[in-house]
Amino acid sequence: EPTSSDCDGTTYSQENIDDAATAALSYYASGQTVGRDSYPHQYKDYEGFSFACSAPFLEFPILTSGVYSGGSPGADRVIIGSISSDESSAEYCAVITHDGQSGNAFGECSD
Ligand code: GMP
Repeated sequence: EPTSSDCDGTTYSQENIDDAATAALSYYASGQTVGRDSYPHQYKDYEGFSFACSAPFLEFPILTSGVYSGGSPGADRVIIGSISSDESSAEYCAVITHDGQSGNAFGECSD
């Protein structure tokens, strides 16, 4: 994973990325979700990105401080994939954003 990611002017640190990815996997493994849109949820990759990780993908809101626990999810998400069969590990795929996109589309944030 990158040391930081820039989503249309919002910079996420490696710690922010780790925190969101870790929370996504731990909610998934425990069968729990947070927020009105039930994160983490499956990211179907309608956009057709070429991630260096395998489907199924999960998306989870990423924040510049703390970990998402409900409320507005903002525009930015971490994507994880390559989830191990015992759900104890996964790989970082990308950080994506709704910023600068039309409708509900996502674009990739830069490293
Ligand atoms: O975009 C509309 C809804 O579909 C949102 O709740 C998204 O989180 C969800 N969604 C699931 N997979 C995808 C995907 O691959 N692309 C986009 N844009 N939205 C997705």
